[in-house]
Amino acid sequence: MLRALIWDVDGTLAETERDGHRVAFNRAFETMGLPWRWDEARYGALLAVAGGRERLLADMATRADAPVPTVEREQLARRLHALKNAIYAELVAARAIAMRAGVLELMNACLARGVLLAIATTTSRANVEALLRAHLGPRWAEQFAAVVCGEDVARKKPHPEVYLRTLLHLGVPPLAAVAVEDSPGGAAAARAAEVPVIVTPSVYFAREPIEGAIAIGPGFDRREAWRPAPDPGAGGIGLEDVETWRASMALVSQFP
Ligand code: XBP
Ligand code: MG
Repeated sequence: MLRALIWDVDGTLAETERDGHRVAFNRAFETMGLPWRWDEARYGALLAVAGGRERLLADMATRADAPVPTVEREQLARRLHALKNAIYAELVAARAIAMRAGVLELMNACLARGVLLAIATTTSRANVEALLRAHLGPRWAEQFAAVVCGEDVARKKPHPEVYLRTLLHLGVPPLAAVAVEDSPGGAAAARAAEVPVIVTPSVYFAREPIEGAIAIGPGFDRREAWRPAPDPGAGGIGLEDVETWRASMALVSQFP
């Protein structure tokens, strides 16, 4: 029986990367008087690096105008990252970023049926807090049995640590849980922890190969274009569909 649904945050709950983090990084560059700007394509390429601070360092490594001494570079990355997160929190507090369609409905179905909810993310805790407070209210944390974030792990996704810690908090074996992810790296992290994973690719990963999911589809608000196809019916993807996919464990990839 399904005991827990474990959610990734960025790209899975909302399109936070393109419309949130990227925008906030650019405002942070501007505020600090830096000429750097990340357009959608550049940011998409940088998403191969998990973690905002790590992403900044990866970008600086390609720039002639970034500080050369490692200590200075790391200081700058830390300052930019803190500023970016403050700007991001303001953006999401203003509800500038919508939750992906069908996410809240599936979460509510879990709560109604006693299936535990958890968060397993590479993003900073403050970002999770800001997004979920904006959409679920100030008591959002009471709905989640475990919330494991970037600060809680030594190695970020695609390393499985965040999932292993989440399972430990939940006290649930991997095969009694299902993860929800939007990216190849996130799906790989769940799989490496032996947690079956459903993938709803976000805009940046719509064309990326994703392997080994138990189901891949465009979003939880619809039943069309999912693989494996859910039973015919009306409305979005429900807990019964998740349970059917988990029980059958057919592994699909992004492209047939
Ligand atoms: C996504 C990430 C994060 C965010 C930025 O994590 O890799 O780094 O891009 O957040 P996930 P920070 O999809 O696992 O939620 O700047 O706080 O790292
Ligand atoms: Mg993600």
